Amino acid sequence: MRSARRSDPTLLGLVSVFLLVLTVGAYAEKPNIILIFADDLGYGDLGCYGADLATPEIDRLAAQGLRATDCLVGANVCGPSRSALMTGRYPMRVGHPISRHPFPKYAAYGIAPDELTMAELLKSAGYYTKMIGKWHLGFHVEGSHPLDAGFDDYLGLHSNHLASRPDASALYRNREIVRADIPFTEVTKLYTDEAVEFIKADHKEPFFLYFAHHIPHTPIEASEPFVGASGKPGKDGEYSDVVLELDHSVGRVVAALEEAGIVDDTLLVFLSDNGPARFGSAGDLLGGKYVTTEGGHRVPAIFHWPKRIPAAQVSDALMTSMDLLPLFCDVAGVALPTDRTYDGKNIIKLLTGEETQSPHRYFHYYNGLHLQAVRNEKWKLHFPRSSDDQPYWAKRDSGKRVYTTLEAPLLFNLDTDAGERKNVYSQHPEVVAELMREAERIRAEIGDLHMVGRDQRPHGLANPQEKGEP
Ligand SMILES: [Ca+2]
Repeated sequence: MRSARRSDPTLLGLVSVFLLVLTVGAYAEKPNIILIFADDLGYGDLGCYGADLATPEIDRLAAQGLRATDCLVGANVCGPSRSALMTGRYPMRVGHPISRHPFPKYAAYGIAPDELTMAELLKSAGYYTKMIGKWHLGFHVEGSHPLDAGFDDYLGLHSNHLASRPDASALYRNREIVRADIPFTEVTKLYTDEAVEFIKADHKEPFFLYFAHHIPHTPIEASEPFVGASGKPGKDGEYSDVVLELDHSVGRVVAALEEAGIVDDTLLVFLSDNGPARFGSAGDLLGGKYVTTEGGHRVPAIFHWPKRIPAAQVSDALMTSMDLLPLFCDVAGVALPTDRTYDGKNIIKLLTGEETQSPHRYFHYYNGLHLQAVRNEKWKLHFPRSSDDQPYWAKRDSGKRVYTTLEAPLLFNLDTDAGERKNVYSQHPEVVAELMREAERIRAEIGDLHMVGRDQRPHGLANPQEKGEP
Protein backbone atom coordinates (compact mmCIF):
# COMPACT_ATOMS: atom_id res chain seq x y z
CA MET A 1 0.00 0.00 0.00
CA ARG A 2 2.73 2.43 0.96
CA SER A 3 4.73 1.63 -2.16
CA ALA A 4 1.55 2.11 -4.24
CA ARG A 5 1.05 5.54 -2.66
CA ARG A 6 4.63 6.55 -3.39
CA SER A 7 4.13 5.79 -7.06
CA ASP A 8 0.63 7.30 -7.24
CA PRO A 9 0.83 9.52 -10.34
CA THR A 10 -1.86 11.88 -8.97
CA LEU A 11 0.06 12.45 -5.76
CA LEU A 12 3.35 12.91 -7.66
CA GLY A 13 1.57 15.41 -9.87
CA LEU A 14 0.30 17.36 -6.86
CA VAL A 15 3.76 17.37 -5.30
CA SER A 16 5.21 18.64 -8.58
CA VAL A 17 2.64 21.41 -8.81
CA PHE A 18 3.33 22.34 -5.18
CA LEU A 19 7.09 22.50 -5.83
CA LEU A 20 6.49 24.54 -8.97
CA VAL A 21 4.37 27.03 -7.03
CA LEU A 22 7.10 27.29 -4.39
CA THR A 23 9.72 27.90 -7.06
CA VAL A 24 7.66 30.46 -8.94
CA GLY A 25 6.73 32.12 -5.66
CA ALA A 26 10.39 32.45 -4.73
CA TYR A 27 11.20 33.77 -8.22
CA ALA A 28 8.55 36.44 -8.00
CA GLU A 29 10.22 37.75 -4.85
CA LYS A 30 13.58 38.22 -6.51
CA PRO A 31 13.98 41.77 -7.79
CA ASN A 32 15.63 42.68 -11.02
CA ILE A 33 18.93 44.37 -10.31
CA ILE A 34 20.43 47.24 -12.31
CA LEU A 35 23.85 48.62 -11.46
CA ILE A 36 24.73 51.86 -13.25
CA PHE A 37 28.40 52.71 -12.87
CA ALA A 38 29.58 56.19 -13.89
CA ASP A 39 33.23 56.74 -14.79
CA ASP A 40 35.11 59.50 -12.91
CA LEU A 41 31.95 61.25 -11.71
CA GLY A 42 32.86 63.33 -8.66
CA TYR A 43 31.15 63.45 -5.29
CA GLY A 44 30.00 67.02 -5.98
CA ASP A 45 28.90 66.64 -9.61
CA LEU A 46 25.18 65.98 -9.13
CA GLY A 47 22.42 68.36 -8.12
CA CYS A 48 21.42 66.11 -5.23
CA TYR A 49 25.02 66.27 -3.93
CA GLY A 50 25.16 70.05 -4.01
CA ALA A 51 26.29 70.80 -7.55
CA ASP A 52 25.02 74.02 -9.09
CA LEU A 53 23.76 71.85 -11.94
CA ALA A 54 20.33 70.26 -11.84
CA THR A 55 20.53 66.57 -12.72
CA PRO A 56 16.79 65.96 -12.57
CA GLU A 57 16.70 62.26 -13.38
CA ILE A 58 19.31 61.15 -10.87
CA ASP A 59 18.07 63.69 -8.32
CA ARG A 60 14.60 62.15 -8.61
CA LEU A 61 16.00 58.67 -7.97
CA ALA A 62 17.66 60.00 -4.83
CA ALA A 63 14.41 61.64 -3.71
CA GLN A 64 12.53 58.38 -4.23
CA GLY A 65 15.18 56.23 -2.54
CA LEU A 66 18.32 56.49 -0.46
CA ARG A 67 21.28 58.79 -1.05
CA ALA A 68 24.52 57.76 0.66
CA THR A 69 26.89 60.50 1.78
CA ASP A 70 29.75 58.22 2.86
CA CYS A 71 30.10 55.51 0.23
CA LEU A 72 33.70 54.57 -0.60
CA VAL A 73 35.03 52.71 -3.62
CA GLY A 74 37.65 49.99 -3.24
CA ALA A 75 40.20 51.95 -5.31
CA ASN A 76 40.59 55.47 -6.69
CA VAL A 77 41.14 54.49 -10.34
CA CYS A 78 39.07 52.61 -12.90
CA GLY A 79 40.51 49.09 -13.07
CA PRO A 80 40.94 48.14 -9.42
CA SER A 81 37.71 49.93 -8.52
CA ARG A 82 36.02 47.47 -10.87
CA SER A 83 37.82 44.43 -9.46
CA ALA A 84 36.52 45.43 -6.02
CA LEU A 85 33.01 46.09 -7.32
CA MET A 86 32.72 42.80 -9.18
CA THR A 87 34.09 40.61 -6.36
CA GLY A 88 33.13 42.36 -3.12
CA ARG A 89 36.79 42.18 -2.07
CA TYR A 90 39.72 44.58 -1.91
CA PRO A 91 41.75 44.71 -5.13
CA MET A 92 44.82 43.54 -3.19
CA ARG A 93 42.94 40.43 -2.09
CA VAL A 94 41.86 39.52 -5.62
CA GLY A 95 45.20 40.21 -7.33
CA HIS A 96 43.98 43.20 -9.33
CA PRO A 97 45.25 46.35 -7.58
CA ILE A 98 46.58 48.17 -10.66
CA SER A 99 44.76 49.79 -13.56
CA ARG A 100 45.80 48.02 -16.73
CA HIS A 101 46.79 49.47 -20.10
CA PRO A 102 46.77 47.85 -23.54
CA PHE A 103 50.54 47.37 -23.23
CA PRO A 104 52.55 44.12 -23.43
CA LYS A 105 53.20 44.33 -19.70
CA TYR A 106 49.52 43.57 -19.00
CA ALA A 107 49.07 40.79 -21.57
CA ALA A 108 48.28 38.19 -18.87
CA TYR A 109 46.82 40.59 -16.28
CA GLY A 110 43.07 40.20 -15.85
CA ILE A 111 40.51 39.38 -13.20
CA ALA A 112 41.39 35.86 -12.01
CA PRO A 113 39.03 33.20 -13.40
CA ASP A 114 38.46 31.67 -9.98
CA GLU A 115 37.37 34.92 -8.42
CA LEU A 116 33.57 34.86 -8.16
CA THR A 117 31.84 37.92 -9.57
CA MET A 118 28.41 39.22 -8.63
CA ALA A 119 27.25 38.08 -12.08
CA GLU A 120 28.32 34.50 -11.44
CA LEU A 121 26.58 34.45 -8.06
CA LEU A 122 23.36 35.95 -9.43
CA LYS A 123 23.42 33.55 -12.35
CA SER A 124 23.46 30.69 -9.86
CA ALA A 125 20.14 32.03 -8.53
CA GLY A 126 18.47 31.97 -11.93
CA TYR A 127 19.22 35.52 -13.03
CA TYR A 128 19.84 36.47 -16.63
CA THR A 129 23.01 38.56 -16.49
CA LYS A 130 23.82 41.27 -18.99
CA MET A 131 26.64 43.75 -19.21
CA ILE A 132 26.83 46.94 -21.24
CA GLY A 133 29.90 49.16 -21.34
CA LYS A 134 33.44 49.42 -20.05
CA TRP A 135 34.99 46.25 -18.63
CA HIS A 136 38.66 47.13 -18.00
CA LEU A 137 39.46 43.85 -16.27
CA GLY A 138 41.44 42.04 -18.96
CA PHE A 139 39.00 41.55 -21.81
CA HIS A 140 41.55 39.75 -24.00
CA VAL A 141 43.10 37.71 -21.20
CA GLU A 142 41.96 34.11 -21.29
CA GLY A 143 39.34 33.56 -18.59
CA SER A 144 38.91 37.28 -17.83
CA HIS A 145 36.35 38.31 -20.48
CA PRO A 146 32.89 39.34 -19.21
CA LEU A 147 31.45 36.11 -20.64
CA ASP A 148 34.01 34.22 -18.53
CA ALA A 149 33.00 36.25 -15.50
CA GLY A 150 29.35 35.26 -15.37
CA PHE A 151 27.66 37.50 -17.93
CA ASP A 152 25.24 35.90 -20.39
CA ASP A 153 25.78 38.63 -22.91
CA TYR A 154 27.87 41.71 -23.40
CA LEU A 155 27.99 44.87 -25.50
CA GLY A 156 30.74 47.41 -25.06
CA LEU A 157 34.33 48.55 -25.29
CA HIS A 158 37.00 46.54 -23.54
CA SER A 159 38.48 49.52 -21.62
CA ASN A 160 38.66 53.27 -22.12
CA HIS A 161 37.68 54.68 -25.48
CA LEU A 162 40.90 55.87 -27.13
CA ALA A 163 40.46 57.24 -30.62
CA SER A 164 44.23 56.88 -31.12
CA ARG A 165 44.18 53.10 -30.67
CA PRO A 166 41.96 51.24 -33.14
CA ASP A 167 41.21 48.34 -30.79
CA ALA A 168 40.26 50.75 -28.02
CA SER A 169 37.46 52.26 -30.08
CA ALA A 170 36.12 48.90 -31.26
CA LEU A 171 32.60 47.97 -30.18
CA TYR A 172 32.23 44.34 -29.16
CA ARG A 173 29.15 42.20 -28.91
CA ASN A 174 30.23 39.27 -26.80
CA ARG A 175 33.62 38.34 -28.28
CA GLU A 176 33.10 39.79 -31.75
CA ILE A 177 33.83 43.28 -33.02
CA VAL A 178 30.60 44.67 -34.46
CA ARG A 179 31.91 48.16 -35.21
CA ALA A 180 35.60 48.69 -35.81
CA ASP A 181 35.76 52.33 -34.82
CA ILE A 182 32.84 53.87 -33.00
CA PRO A 183 33.03 57.63 -32.31
CA PHE A 184 33.01 58.41 -28.61
CA THR A 185 29.97 60.64 -28.98
CA GLU A 186 27.85 57.73 -30.22
CA VAL A 187 28.59 55.36 -27.37
CA THR A 188 26.29 56.57 -24.60
CA LYS A 189 23.17 56.67 -26.77
CA LEU A 190 23.95 53.30 -28.27
CA TYR A 191 24.43 51.75 -24.82
CA THR A 192 21.26 53.37 -23.52
CA ASP A 193 19.24 52.12 -26.51
CA GLU A 194 20.54 48.63 -25.76
CA ALA A 195 19.60 48.92 -22.08
CA VAL A 196 16.10 50.18 -22.86
CA GLU A 197 15.46 47.41 -25.35
CA PHE A 198 16.72 44.82 -22.87
CA ILE A 199 14.57 46.14 -20.01
CA LYS A 200 11.44 46.12 -22.16
CA ALA A 201 11.99 42.57 -23.42
CA ASP A 202 9.74 39.80 -22.17
CA HIS A 203 11.80 38.37 -19.31
CA LYS A 204 11.10 34.87 -18.07
CA GLU A 205 13.55 35.19 -15.21
CA PRO A 206 14.82 38.06 -13.04
CA PHE A 207 17.67 39.97 -14.61
CA PHE A 208 20.88 41.65 -13.58
CA LEU A 209 22.06 44.50 -15.80
CA TYR A 210 25.51 45.99 -15.20
CA PHE A 211 25.66 49.24 -17.17
CA ALA A 212 29.18 50.70 -17.00
CA HIS A 213 29.36 54.11 -18.68
CA HIS A 214 32.45 55.70 -20.23
CA ILE A 215 31.32 59.14 -19.10
CA PRO A 216 32.21 61.63 -17.73
CA HIS A 217 35.76 60.19 -18.15
CA THR A 218 37.95 61.76 -20.87
CA PRO A 219 37.49 62.63 -23.68
CA ILE A 220 35.05 65.18 -22.31
CA GLU A 221 32.71 65.14 -25.29
CA ALA A 222 28.93 65.25 -25.12
CA SER A 223 26.91 64.03 -28.06
CA GLU A 224 25.25 66.63 -30.24
CA PRO A 225 21.90 67.06 -28.41
CA PHE A 226 23.77 67.82 -25.18
CA VAL A 227 26.41 70.20 -26.49
CA GLY A 228 25.81 73.45 -24.62
CA ALA A 229 22.97 71.92 -22.58
CA SER A 230 24.41 73.12 -19.28
CA GLY A 231 24.68 76.69 -20.52
CA LYS A 232 28.10 76.91 -18.87
CA PRO A 233 31.20 78.18 -20.64
CA GLY A 234 34.52 76.53 -21.34
CA LYS A 235 35.75 73.05 -20.56
CA ASP A 236 33.87 72.99 -17.25
CA GLY A 237 30.73 73.65 -19.27
CA GLU A 238 31.57 70.80 -21.63
CA TYR A 239 32.03 68.54 -18.62
CA SER A 240 28.63 69.60 -17.27
CA ASP A 241 27.10 68.84 -20.67
CA VAL A 242 28.44 65.29 -20.39
CA VAL A 243 27.00 64.95 -16.88
CA LEU A 244 23.63 65.99 -18.31
CA GLU A 245 23.96 63.31 -20.98
CA LEU A 246 24.63 60.76 -18.25
CA ASP A 247 21.59 62.01 -16.35
CA HIS A 248 19.45 61.72 -19.46
CA SER A 249 20.60 58.13 -19.96
CA VAL A 250 19.64 57.25 -16.38
CA GLY A 251 16.24 58.83 -17.00
CA ARG A 252 15.69 56.64 -20.05
CA VAL A 253 16.54 53.52 -18.06
CA VAL A 254 14.04 54.45 -15.36
CA ALA A 255 11.39 55.33 -17.95
CA ALA A 256 11.88 51.90 -19.55
CA LEU A 257 11.39 50.24 -16.16
CA GLU A 258 8.20 52.25 -15.66
CA GLU A 259 6.88 51.40 -19.13
CA ALA A 260 7.62 47.72 -18.54
CA GLY A 261 5.78 47.92 -15.21
CA ILE A 262 8.74 46.59 -13.24
CA VAL A 263 10.16 49.65 -11.55
CA ASP A 264 8.79 48.65 -8.12
CA ASP A 265 10.42 45.24 -8.41
CA THR A 266 13.82 46.49 -9.48
CA LEU A 267 16.72 47.38 -7.24
CA LEU A 268 18.58 50.12 -9.07
CA VAL A 269 21.95 51.29 -7.79
CA PHE A 270 23.80 54.26 -9.22
CA LEU A 271 27.38 55.09 -8.27
CA SER A 272 30.70 56.28 -9.60
CA ASP A 273 33.91 54.26 -9.91
CA ASN A 274 36.22 56.92 -8.40
CA GLY A 275 36.51 60.63 -7.75
CA PRO A 276 36.73 63.36 -10.38
CA ALA A 277 39.82 63.74 -12.57
CA ARG A 278 40.87 67.09 -13.99
CA PHE A 279 37.33 68.38 -14.46
CA GLY A 280 34.42 67.68 -12.18
CA SER A 281 34.02 68.37 -8.50
CA ALA A 282 34.48 66.47 -5.27
CA GLY A 283 32.42 69.11 -3.47
CA ASP A 284 34.01 69.99 -0.14
CA LEU A 285 36.17 66.88 -0.19
CA LEU A 286 39.90 67.13 -0.81
CA GLY A 287 41.54 65.75 -3.95
CA GLY A 288 40.05 63.44 -6.54
CA LYS A 289 40.86 60.46 -8.71
CA TYR A 290 44.35 58.95 -8.20
CA VAL A 291 44.76 59.75 -4.51
CA THR A 292 43.58 58.38 -1.18
CA THR A 293 41.89 61.47 0.19
CA GLU A 294 38.11 61.35 0.42
CA GLY A 295 37.77 63.09 -2.95
CA GLY A 296 39.34 60.05 -4.59
CA HIS A 297 37.34 57.36 -2.82
CA ARG A 298 34.02 58.86 -1.75
CA VAL A 299 31.46 58.79 -4.54
CA PRO A 300 27.81 59.56 -5.18
CA ALA A 301 25.76 56.43 -4.46
CA ILE A 302 21.99 56.16 -4.83
CA PHE A 303 19.74 53.19 -4.10
CA HIS A 304 16.24 52.93 -5.56
CA TRP A 305 13.76 50.11 -4.98
CA PRO A 306 10.24 51.38 -4.28
CA LYS A 307 9.07 48.06 -2.89
CA ARG A 308 11.65 47.92 -0.09
CA ILE A 309 13.65 51.15 0.14
CA PRO A 310 11.66 54.03 1.66
CA ALA A 311 11.83 57.35 -0.20
CA ALA A 312 13.72 60.49 0.80
CA GLN A 313 16.42 58.83 2.89
CA VAL A 314 19.92 60.21 3.31
CA SER A 315 22.40 57.91 5.02
CA ASP A 316 25.75 59.02 6.43
CA ALA A 317 26.71 55.46 7.35
CA LEU A 318 30.01 54.20 5.98
CA MET A 319 29.30 51.98 2.97
CA THR A 320 31.52 50.64 0.20
CA SER A 321 31.19 49.58 -3.40
CA MET A 322 32.20 46.12 -2.18
CA ASP A 323 28.92 45.93 -0.24
CA LEU A 324 26.95 45.56 -3.45
CA LEU A 325 27.88 41.91 -3.97
CA PRO A 326 26.63 40.80 -0.53
CA LEU A 327 23.59 43.06 -0.96
CA PHE A 328 22.70 41.60 -4.33
CA CYS A 329 23.22 38.07 -3.02
CA ASP A 330 20.89 38.82 -0.11
CA VAL A 331 18.02 40.10 -2.23
CA ALA A 332 18.50 37.27 -4.75
CA GLY A 333 18.54 34.61 -2.06
CA VAL A 334 22.11 33.48 -2.76
CA ALA A 335 24.21 32.35 0.19
CA LEU A 336 27.58 34.09 0.25
CA PRO A 337 30.34 31.59 -0.48
CA THR A 338 32.22 30.63 2.68
CA ASP A 339 35.47 29.63 1.01
CA ARG A 340 36.78 33.21 0.82
CA THR A 341 36.83 36.46 2.75
CA TYR A 342 34.48 39.23 1.71
CA ASP A 343 35.36 42.83 2.52
CA GLY A 344 31.88 44.01 1.58
CA LYS A 345 28.96 43.71 4.00
CA ASN A 346 25.28 43.25 3.40
CA ILE A 347 23.76 46.73 3.74
CA ILE A 348 20.11 45.84 3.12
CA LYS A 349 19.04 47.01 6.60
CA LEU A 350 20.69 50.40 6.05
CA LEU A 351 18.70 50.74 2.84
CA THR A 352 15.37 49.72 4.32
CA GLY A 353 15.90 52.01 7.30
CA GLU A 354 15.87 49.14 9.82
CA GLU A 355 19.40 50.12 10.87
CA THR A 356 21.40 53.32 10.76
CA GLN A 357 24.79 52.05 11.96
CA SER A 358 27.35 50.99 9.39
CA PRO A 359 28.26 47.30 9.46
CA HIS A 360 31.87 48.36 8.81
CA ARG A 361 34.38 48.89 11.58
CA TYR A 362 37.22 50.01 9.26
CA PHE A 363 38.07 50.97 5.69
CA HIS A 364 41.52 50.63 4.11
CA TYR A 365 42.80 53.02 1.46
CA TYR A 366 45.29 51.45 -0.90
CA ASN A 367 46.87 53.32 -3.79
CA GLY A 368 47.89 50.54 -6.10
CA LEU A 369 49.77 48.22 -3.74
CA HIS A 370 50.48 50.83 -1.08
CA LEU A 371 48.41 51.09 2.09
CA GLN A 372 48.12 54.85 2.64
CA ALA A 373 45.29 55.35 5.13
CA VAL A 374 42.94 53.55 7.49
CA ARG A 375 39.72 54.91 8.87
CA ASN A 376 36.83 53.97 11.07
CA GLU A 377 33.51 55.77 10.85
CA LYS A 378 34.91 58.95 12.35
CA TRP A 379 38.72 59.03 12.20
CA LYS A 380 41.10 58.71 9.28
CA LEU A 381 44.84 58.19 9.67
CA HIS A 382 47.13 58.86 6.69
CA PHE A 383 50.57 57.25 6.71
CA PRO A 384 53.80 58.90 5.52
CA ARG A 385 54.64 58.30 1.87
CA SER A 386 57.19 59.22 -0.77
CA SER A 387 56.65 59.46 -4.50
CA ASP A 388 58.52 56.14 -4.80
CA ASP A 389 55.69 54.47 -2.88
CA GLN A 390 53.07 55.71 -5.30
CA PRO A 391 51.61 53.94 -8.30
CA TYR A 392 52.30 55.57 -11.65
CA TRP A 393 49.09 57.61 -11.53
CA ALA A 394 50.04 59.44 -8.31
CA LYS A 395 53.74 60.20 -8.56
CA ARG A 396 53.40 63.94 -8.02
CA ASP A 397 51.04 66.64 -6.82
CA SER A 398 49.04 68.29 -9.59
CA GLY A 399 45.48 69.55 -9.65
CA LYS A 400 43.39 67.17 -7.52
CA ARG A 401 46.40 64.93 -6.86
CA VAL A 402 47.16 65.94 -3.30
CA TYR A 403 49.09 64.41 -0.39
CA THR A 404 51.16 62.40 -2.87
CA THR A 405 54.06 62.78 -0.44
CA LEU A 406 53.75 63.04 3.33
CA GLU A 407 56.65 63.30 5.74
CA ALA A 408 54.56 62.65 8.84
CA PRO A 409 51.25 60.91 9.55
CA LEU A 410 48.03 62.93 9.59
CA LEU A 411 44.85 62.30 11.55
CA PHE A 412 41.50 63.81 10.60
CA ASN A 413 38.10 63.80 12.26
CA LEU A 414 35.84 63.14 9.27
CA ASP A 415 32.71 64.03 11.24
CA THR A 416 33.81 67.65 11.43
CA ASP A 417 36.50 67.74 8.73
CA ALA A 418 35.61 65.50 5.80
CA GLY A 419 37.81 67.81 3.75
CA GLU A 420 40.91 66.46 5.58
CA ARG A 421 42.44 69.85 6.25
CA LYS A 422 42.88 70.02 10.04
CA ASN A 423 45.48 67.59 11.31
CA VAL A 424 44.72 66.48 14.88
CA TYR A 425 47.34 63.73 15.07
CA SER A 426 48.98 64.95 18.26
CA GLN A 427 45.68 65.32 20.16
CA HIS A 428 44.47 61.72 19.86
CA PRO A 429 47.23 59.19 20.52
CA GLU A 430 44.74 56.45 21.47
CA VAL A 431 42.92 56.79 18.13
CA VAL A 432 46.24 56.72 16.29
CA ALA A 433 47.25 53.58 18.18
CA GLU A 434 44.00 51.82 17.30
CA LEU A 435 44.24 52.67 13.61
CA MET A 436 47.93 51.66 13.56
CA ARG A 437 46.98 48.27 14.98
CA GLU A 438 44.31 47.90 12.30
CA ALA A 439 46.85 48.80 9.61
CA GLU A 440 49.16 46.06 10.88
CA ARG A 441 46.29 43.59 10.81
CA ILE A 442 45.26 44.35 7.24
CA ARG A 443 48.86 44.41 5.98
CA ALA A 444 49.40 40.92 7.35
CA GLU A 445 46.21 39.80 5.64
CA ILE A 446 46.25 41.41 2.18
CA GLY A 447 49.74 42.91 1.98
CA ASP A 448 51.42 46.23 1.36
CA LEU A 449 53.96 47.57 -1.11
CA HIS A 450 56.89 45.69 0.40
CA MET A 451 55.15 42.70 1.92
CA VAL A 452 52.86 39.91 0.80
CA GLY A 453 49.76 39.18 2.86
CA ARG A 454 48.60 35.68 3.76
CA ASP A 455 45.32 36.15 1.84
CA GLN A 456 46.69 38.10 -1.10
CA ARG A 457 46.31 36.73 -4.61
CA PRO A 458 49.50 37.27 -6.67
CA HIS A 459 49.10 39.98 -9.32
CA GLY A 460 51.89 38.66 -11.52
CA LEU A 461 53.18 42.10 -12.59
CA ALA A 462 56.88 43.03 -12.52
CA ASN A 463 57.32 46.54 -11.09
CA PRO A 464 53.57 46.77 -10.49
CA GLN A 465 53.56 50.44 -9.51
CA GLU A 466 55.11 51.45 -12.85
CA LYS A 467 53.04 51.95 -15.98
CA GLY A 468 55.18 50.11 -18.53
CA GLU A 469 55.74 50.84 -22.20
CA PRO A 470 53.25 50.75 -25.07
CA1 LIG B 1 37.22 55.90 -13.52
